[in-house]
Amino acid sequence: MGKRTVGIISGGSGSSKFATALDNYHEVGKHDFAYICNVGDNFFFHGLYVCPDVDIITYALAGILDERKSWGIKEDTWNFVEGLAALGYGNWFSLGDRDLALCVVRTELINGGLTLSQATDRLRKYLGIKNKIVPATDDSVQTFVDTSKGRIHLQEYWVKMKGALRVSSVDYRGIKNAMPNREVLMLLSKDVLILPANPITSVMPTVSLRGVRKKLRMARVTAISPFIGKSVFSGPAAKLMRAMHIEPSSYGVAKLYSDFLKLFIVDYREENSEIVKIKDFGIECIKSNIKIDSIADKRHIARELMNIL
Ligand code: FO1
Repeated sequence: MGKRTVGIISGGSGSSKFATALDNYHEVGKHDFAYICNVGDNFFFHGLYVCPDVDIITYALAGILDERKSWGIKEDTWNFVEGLAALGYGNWFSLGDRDLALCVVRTELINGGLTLSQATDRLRKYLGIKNKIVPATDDSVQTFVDTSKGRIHLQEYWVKMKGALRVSSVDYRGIKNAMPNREVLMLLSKDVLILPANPITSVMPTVSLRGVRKKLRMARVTAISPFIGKSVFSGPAAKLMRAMHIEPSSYGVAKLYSDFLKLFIVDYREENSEIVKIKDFGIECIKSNIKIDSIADKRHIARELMNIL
């Protein structure tokens, strides 16, 4: 039997540990993985195209992610941002020096005529990564949030303002005219895995692209919850879900994905009453240990996912 390619919809920080778990501990020869990455949090920083979720997955798969912060490159240095600060320039976004180098190369490749996905593929190969990393779209989709201080980009809301503002709604600017990459639609034909990620800022910008939902409804879609009870793995998921009138819990995520999700993996600490409510959507729901703190946890979840896929 030939190898099957699993299309993996991923965000950034919350997804990275699962990406390395799969990459390091899958059964060799059985599956290929292709990571479909969120582009909604991409933005320009001092003229450089920064793609945080694409980069977090890239660094995780290259084994160079700073796992403590869950973004950036481990043991990076900070001369660039310190230099900006010395010149009186805003340094609210801590782009490390080696991280900066990757953003410079990507920006130059794109200015030279490559699409974002071609540039990402080039960078993946430079870093010796075997599995594909596919930005969800090459078109511009940017997540903006309506806050008590007006409409601002997600990075500004989350990093500059530290997520402190009240949010009333979320807008994926450009989504109506954006096309998913052709490879994305192909990767969503059979086995699809959605890694734990902020459903509002990391998953929905991909799911809302033209034709994606329809593909997902026909595919075997498994998702891992980004929640354990009421607490989320990382980022502003709970606050943004509340702003969108979605309950910030595994149940709320299942409801949001209910038209295409077939199997939901939630944490073993989740209340049985939550599982019952999720199953009421017609979604199969199983418990596992989804809090990854050690290599043993990574091995365990990789084995579990291999059995399912
Ligand atoms: N997150 C922060 O909270 N503070 C930072 O200074 C920061 C810098 C940064 C640099 C490069 C990169 O790829 C990611 C970075 N992140 C930072 C993480 C990132 O902004 C968020 O985790 C996601 O975009 C949220 O979706």
